[in-house]
Amino acid sequence: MTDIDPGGFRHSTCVFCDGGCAVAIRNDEGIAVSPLDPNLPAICSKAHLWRDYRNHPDRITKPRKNVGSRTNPVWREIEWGQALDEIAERLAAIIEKYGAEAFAVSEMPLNIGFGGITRRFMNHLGSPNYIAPVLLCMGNTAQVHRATYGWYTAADWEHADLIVYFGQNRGPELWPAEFLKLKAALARGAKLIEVDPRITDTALLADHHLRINYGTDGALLLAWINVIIEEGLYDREFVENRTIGFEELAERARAYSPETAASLCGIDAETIRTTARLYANANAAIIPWGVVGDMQKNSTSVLRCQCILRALCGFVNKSEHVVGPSTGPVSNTQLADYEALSQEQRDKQIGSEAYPLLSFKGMDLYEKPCRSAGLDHVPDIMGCSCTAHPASLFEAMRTARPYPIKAFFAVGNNTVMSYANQQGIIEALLAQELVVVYDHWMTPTAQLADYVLPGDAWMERDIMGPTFDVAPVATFCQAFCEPAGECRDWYFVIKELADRMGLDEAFPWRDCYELYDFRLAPIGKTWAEASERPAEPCRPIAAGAFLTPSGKVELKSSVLEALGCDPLPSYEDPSEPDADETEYPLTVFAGVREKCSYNTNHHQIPALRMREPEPEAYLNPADAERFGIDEGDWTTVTTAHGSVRLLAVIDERQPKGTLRVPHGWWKPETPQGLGKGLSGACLYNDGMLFSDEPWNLDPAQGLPNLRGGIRAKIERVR
Ligand SMILES: Nc1nc2c(c(=O)[nH]1)N[C@H]1C(S)=C(S)[C@@H](COP(=O)(O)OP(=O)(O)OC[C@H]3O[C@@H](n4cnc5c(=O)[nH]c(N)nc54)[C@H](O)[C@@H]3O)O[C@H]1N2
Ligand SMILES: Nc1nc2c(c(=O)[nH]1)N[C@H]1C(S)=C(S)[C@@H](COP(=O)(O)OP(=O)(O)OC[C@H]3O[C@@H](n4cnc5c(=O)[nH]c(N)nc54)[C@H](O)[C@@H]3O)O[C@H]1N2
Ligand code: SF4
Ligand SMILES: [Mo]
Repeated sequence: MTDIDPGGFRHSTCVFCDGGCAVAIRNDEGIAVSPLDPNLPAICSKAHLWRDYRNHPDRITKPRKNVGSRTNPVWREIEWGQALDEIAERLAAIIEKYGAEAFAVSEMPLNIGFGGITRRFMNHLGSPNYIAPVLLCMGNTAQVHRATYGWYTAADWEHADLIVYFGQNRGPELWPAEFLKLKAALARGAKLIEVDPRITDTALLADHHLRINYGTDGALLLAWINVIIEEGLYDREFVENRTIGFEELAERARAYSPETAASLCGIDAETIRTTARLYANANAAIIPWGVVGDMQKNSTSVLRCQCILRALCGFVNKSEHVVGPSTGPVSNTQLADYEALSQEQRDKQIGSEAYPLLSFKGMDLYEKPCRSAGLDHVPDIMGCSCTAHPASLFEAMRTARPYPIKAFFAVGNNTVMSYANQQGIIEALLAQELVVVYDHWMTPTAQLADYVLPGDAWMERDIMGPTFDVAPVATFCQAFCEPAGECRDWYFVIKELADRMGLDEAFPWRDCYELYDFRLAPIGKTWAEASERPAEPCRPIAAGAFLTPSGKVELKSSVLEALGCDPLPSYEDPSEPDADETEYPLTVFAGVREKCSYNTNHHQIPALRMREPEPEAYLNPADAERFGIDEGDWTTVTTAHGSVRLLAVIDERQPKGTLRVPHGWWKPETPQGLGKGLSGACLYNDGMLFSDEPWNLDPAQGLPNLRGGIRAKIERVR
């Protein structure tokens, strides 16, 4: 732990969710406060309750080994040395028998505070089979931004005069920092368009609330492009000088008149025209990132359309800035050392034939533009580039096709619950010869493991960030306290395994502080010096330039084209094929995040759980009457894929004919083990309801649709 002055502040970044809020504690006080202003709700209750989390009696504070079976686990606490010896030996034996590609990882770098380190370990061992749940989130958006602009764009909230939200609902418990920016913008007179089928608290603040049909955002966006082009509202100078593919785009958009879109989206054509004009005529419009676009059947097209709109109307590098990459400290991508993985092993990456955009094949297409800008190749943008395809990887784990995957690590990720087709992921884990989980709790995933390793938590570690290289800044977080029990940081685990597996030369840093000093050497600093302040700006390379193959904003994407995907956005009906609408009269979506938990975490914290004790389905009063359901009834929600049990909430804000199911529910206090339903994961989690077969995946990136079109029924439990 870094020493600080008595009475001074320790500063950190909360990662209880991906809001990334700045937090600080005064040395002698036990609270986390917002350094912005302690009176503002700029951090949520989860962060305020960090001590309840840190000291929770259920927290795993010593390594555990399963001495029973996968289905009937018996847990024994063991020493770190024994755990690491055995894991290294078993992993080496699997690699020896099946090849390094038989080793796969699902990791959330943000949760563990280290980016690039696991990939470095895998690259040196020879495995390309890494997946990350952030692919279902902003990581998906990042790949599409990169295809269009060459890098990520960030919205300029301070000057925005029009905000376009797709399903974002912000509040004191849901990304409070962005909520404050939204409120400040609205107070300044900025307008808000909210595209959301539900009436949400944020939608109530909007000037235009477009109650779109679930999963049809692509059609609306194409119609906006249609109107903007047909009415000549686009920025001709920017389009002519800074983009490619306008003619082809115009041709494609012609098919999506406002009338056509109206019939798909359920928004009248005149409103589509009015809002398109509002966007095009704004001075500084922004479309901030929101997860709705990442989880649709037409995900890549939805995100492409958003990117295209920013460029068509001249907002790129005006109110939406291309932010990187940057020079400065050694980046996470550099640390990953992708060069160490041979072409032969890259070619084995699972799913890269069917879904190449996310794979090495996709990322290699940016090498030339990076090098011509004087940069090294930057293969990764947000911790999830150059990845295997999740659904295909789980299938390979189950079936050993195209080849066996036999060792699996879940690192700061509750894998069982954080993709589609939970049933298939459980089977995939059962078919493994080695499963290692690095977490805080006996999660449903940990319950299926051979070894569970106790991770430290953000308030217990000194961290050099960010864990994604997306923006030109280095951040420094100071531990508030020592790790609980024998909890250790992830670099410790990787270093110990690397040493045991003959990779000591690739990991010369004895601990995370030596690693940080190595990363900081290019800017002539050490951890001790740099960590005095929370952040250090880095030098963006070619800021504002477009590191695409053409050097321009690609309205028609040469990257997608080279990979055999549609280079232009399109709209495909997200409905489930051959759905029996009599059997399944409703459409279901997963979302509306819980205020008091984050994805699958925090259900164990009493002060949070008492506010959200049960998983809830929301349905319209008309549907409740139709299906004989009363408020507070326990119900079964069933799709063709599976079913979950939820408490009914009758909610007139939920559109008729639709149903909300929550993400991330399990009950840590209930019995463990597969036979007992993995502490409620098999009873409540949204992943039970959604297929990961190709019909339910986005055609370009292969990520699952969790947000629209899937049919369901709801029945009262009698
Ligand atoms: N079915 C379905 N899947 C989804 C989504 C969905 O809506 N439905 N949402 C997607 C989205 S938007 C996102 S962002 C991702 C989120 O994916 P993740 O961030 O991976 O979220 P979880 O799957 O809840 O896993 C988090 C796990 O990390 C552990 N953890 C938290 N902090 C630490 C730490 O400091 N150290 C260690 N070792 N472990 C820690 C928690 O205990 C928890 O078990 O999931 C995606 N997956
Ligand atoms: N307290 C708390 N805060 C969180 C999280 C948490 O778990 N808890 N999770 C964090 C994470 S990882 C993320 S990704 C964000 C997610 O935060 P948001 O982006 O706000 O996502 P949701 O809360 O799932 O919002 C879903 C909204 O989108 C609408 N929606 C659903 N499908 C569609 C569709 O097809 N089109 C449109 N236009 N709208 C649709 C729903 O009606 C709902 O109102 O929140 C973050 N903040
Ligand atoms: S919103 Fe809350 S949980 Fe998320 S980062 Fe901010 S303070 Fe932490
Ligand atoms: Mo997310």
